Amino acid sequence: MFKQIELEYNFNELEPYIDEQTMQTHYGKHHATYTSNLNAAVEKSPGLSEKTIEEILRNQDSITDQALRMAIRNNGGGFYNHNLYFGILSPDGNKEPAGALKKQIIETFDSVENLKNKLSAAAISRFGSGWAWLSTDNAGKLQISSTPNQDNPFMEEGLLTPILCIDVWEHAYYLKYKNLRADYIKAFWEVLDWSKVNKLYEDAKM
Ligand code: MN3
Repeated sequence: MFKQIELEYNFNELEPYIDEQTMQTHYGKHHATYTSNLNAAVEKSPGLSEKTIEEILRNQDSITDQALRMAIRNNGGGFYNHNLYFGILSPDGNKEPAGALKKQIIETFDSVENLKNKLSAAAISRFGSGWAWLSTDNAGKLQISSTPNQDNPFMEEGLLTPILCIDVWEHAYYLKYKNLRADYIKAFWEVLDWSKVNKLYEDAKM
């Protein structure tokens, strides 16, 4: 049984950047539905129940039933992506990356500010619903990407592991920001906890 991440903050604590009503609906309805749909799909696929979500998403081709494969892709992605997203947010997190991650960011993007600008641009320019990502490969090299729908870097080439994500589905911001996706992305950085991203980077390195 896959379970939603337990939040370390209350729905209203990311105010004014992310509003309480959006959190309630986003975590309590959207994410909950992806999770229960994923569990229902896994129940129909005996081989999958022992696997981690990462293993499942990296090896979707082994699911021969097309409808089931699509259900796993959409709901498994929705489950995983939101666990990552809600897990890196915090009302009082670290405002800057540190250690090996910071060093790698500067090596790759020249500055933290430049990384944020590039990742924001990827999020703003994603047409329709999707996500923007910062991922690492096995060697610790960083990569920015964006994906449609609930796809994620596990489904891309190169054995990437995502360490930071921005949800740009309208349900992530429309109640407060309406059509102003760029304003939501600006606000996102205010509640991103870089210590969580640091930890994901350390854990992903092999
Ligand atoms: Mn969402």
